[in-house]
Amino acid sequence: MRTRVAIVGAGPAGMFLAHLLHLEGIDATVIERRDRAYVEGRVRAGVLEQGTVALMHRLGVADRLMREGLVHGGTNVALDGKLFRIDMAALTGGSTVTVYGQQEVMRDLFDAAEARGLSIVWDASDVALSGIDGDRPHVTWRRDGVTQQLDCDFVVGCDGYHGVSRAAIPRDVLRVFERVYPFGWLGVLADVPPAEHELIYANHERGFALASMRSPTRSRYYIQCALDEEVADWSDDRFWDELCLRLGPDAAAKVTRGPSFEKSIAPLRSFVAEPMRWGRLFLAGDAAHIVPPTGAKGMNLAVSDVTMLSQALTEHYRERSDAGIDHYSARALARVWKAERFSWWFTSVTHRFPTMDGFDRRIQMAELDYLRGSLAAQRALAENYVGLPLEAA
Ligand code: RFL
Ligand code: PHB
Repeated sequence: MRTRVAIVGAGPAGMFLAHLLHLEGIDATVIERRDRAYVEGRVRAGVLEQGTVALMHRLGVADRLMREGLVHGGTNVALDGKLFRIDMAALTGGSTVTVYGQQEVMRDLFDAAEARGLSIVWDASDVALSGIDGDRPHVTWRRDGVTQQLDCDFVVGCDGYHGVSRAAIPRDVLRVFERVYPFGWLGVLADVPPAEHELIYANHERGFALASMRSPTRSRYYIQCALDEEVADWSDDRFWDELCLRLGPDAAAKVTRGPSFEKSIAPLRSFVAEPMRWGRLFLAGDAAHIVPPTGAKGMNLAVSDVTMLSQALTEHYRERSDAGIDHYSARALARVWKAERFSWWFTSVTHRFPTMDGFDRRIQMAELDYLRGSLAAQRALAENYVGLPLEAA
């Protein structure tokens, strides 16, 4: 089998790239370890930057997003129970974010892929990359006990943090930068109306809490928890009690309790691998970088990576120029590091760190109090939250 671009992984990075290349008439095949139901079933991101929404429109996959997506012009921050709102739209000249779950995004991308006849191999095990340092790269995998080989011009590793692609870059070339946070997020989904029509990011002395949503009838809530905690120790009642304490009395009064149907703990990590290209291999999305979810940037970064990469590949095939390909890693990393900085900062000012003393706590409170009172500080948050442009102005 032969294709121009072999894409490893059918998450957001892989599927947005497959659609972008299809739009440009560039032949590609996606190779995914799991099945569609698994990828679509993972409860993850919820907030789309304006650039991600624009790309869904450009790709012709935005019908349901337009009907069901919740457009937010602002977000709320709570400090020890007292809420203030940041008017992101007013501070950024009209930019907004849209709440639309990653599960819905994946469903739309997979439905359109089927309709357009995009090539996706599901249930591929033992995926391996070869020849990426030469002219004839190929990807092999096993399916139904048979080994298959796909020859290609380029391989794109969109296989997430635990994938195989990053490891194909030699150890003496790859540099890794990392911060592991000493806590996780316990997340809950419940079919109850959201507390507030926009999100609430809460800093409380007992720890961080986040009130988010999936629809007017479905809420998504998170609370910071210790890494050694078990989901089984968190009954729904215990979760609702802790959430309400941390959101404070005003927001708590608007929380509707109900049975949860999803409950899981995710660790928090900042991670960047450099470079994002080696030979004929490119990395995109979580395969190259992880952000703590506080800034809602993970999926949006996957989208900006593959937008840049599709431009570079289009240039390669249309104009026979490799300038874009050669610049991809530096161009993508410039945006990635700004999102890393923002996600790290927003995590640092909203979470309780086990090593925090009275001084640290007061600095944190002063920083959020400054945010409450300063439109300049709010604008800095707003322009990062709605999404920085692909290139610095
Ligand atoms: P993914 O989604 O991990 O997809 C990788 C795909 O590759 C497949 N794979 C392989 N395929 C073939 N061979 C192999 N050896 C393979 N190994 C793996 C996997 O099965 C999978 O299908 O990476 P991608 O595409 O880069 O997308 C990244 C996003 O999924 C991720 O950044 C976001 O979910 C992060 N995230 C959020 N992002 C946002 O933009 N906004 C948010 O509000 C937001 N909230 C979140 C989040 C992530 C969270 N968790 C659980 C980590 C909230 C949470 C709680
Ligand atoms: C979510 O709704 O899952 C969500 C929203 C905002 C974040 C992280 C996750 O910062």
